[in-house]
Amino acid sequence: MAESISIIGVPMDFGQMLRGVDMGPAALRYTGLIPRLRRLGHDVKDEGDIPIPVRDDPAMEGMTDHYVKEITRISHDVYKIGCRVMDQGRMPVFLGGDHAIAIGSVASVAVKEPVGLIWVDAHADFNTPRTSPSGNIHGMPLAVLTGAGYPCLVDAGHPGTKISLDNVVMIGQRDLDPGEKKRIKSSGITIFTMRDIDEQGISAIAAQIMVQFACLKRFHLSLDMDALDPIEAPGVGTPVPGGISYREAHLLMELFADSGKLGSMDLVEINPILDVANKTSKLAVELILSALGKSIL
Ligand code: 5AB
Ligand code: MN
Ligand code: MN
Ligand code: MN
Repeated sequence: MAESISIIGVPMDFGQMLRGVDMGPAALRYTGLIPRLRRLGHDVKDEGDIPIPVRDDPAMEGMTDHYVKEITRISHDVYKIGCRVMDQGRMPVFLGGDHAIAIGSVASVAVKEPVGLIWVDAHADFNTPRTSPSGNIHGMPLAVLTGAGYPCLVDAGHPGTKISLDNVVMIGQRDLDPGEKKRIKSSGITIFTMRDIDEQGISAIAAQIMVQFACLKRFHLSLDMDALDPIEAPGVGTPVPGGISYREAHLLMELFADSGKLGSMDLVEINPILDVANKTSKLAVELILSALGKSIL
């Protein structure tokens, strides 16, 4: 189905220590995301990039504390533009940037009605400042969205929890921190780790998710490119071996497209500096196209 899509660039790199992920939106545009979506028949508007301070800027000096303040402010900006796009009846596609951008993006798409959230990632991003081994905020957005962690982040956009644990599904995990594991187990959140994918296959898992989301009108996909195997997606800051294959990822996107319920998405964590011949951005664009209706036949 032809959609009205708004592309929102969020070149934010404050959620982790490596520079380069701020070039993600540029790499995705360079790879032809917008004309290729138009060729699929979609009406695509490029909303440009949200202004983000540059980390090398002397004004940023002394900003330690994992940039919590900066990320709070940016999350609010992401939220505002996401809400505007949603109000216009358009489908927002957020280009990161690191995964902390999801704090604002998911908040904005879940304002008017409950939505499902599918977190495709090698990691769970379910750390709080207490359980995080690194302190990096990109390892915390799913915890924040479900109401745990820095209060200023939990309250970004509008105060309080943004999404109920029952409406969240994680896929692709293979690297969890000890305290994070405990939080996952005690939360009862639905998780399909790499082992589950190995054992059950992607299509059976997608079918289970659609059953879980049967009462929801739409869902948001938050796709961290490190969910894929680093052989396919080398341009990420925190690669983990043993990931989702090229075809598994495409099949998942194709099944999401078939569901007719994909309402919005994030594509995050591409670091073009670490990439090999733009491989990760090329794959990311292909995955977005598959999620938005490109089919083999
Ligand atoms: B990503 C780690 N769990 O919290 C942490 O890429 C990694 O957004 C987080 O999924 C990776 O620092 C965050 C060790
Ligand atoms: Mn992530
Ligand atoms: Mn990750
Ligand atoms: Mn990462």
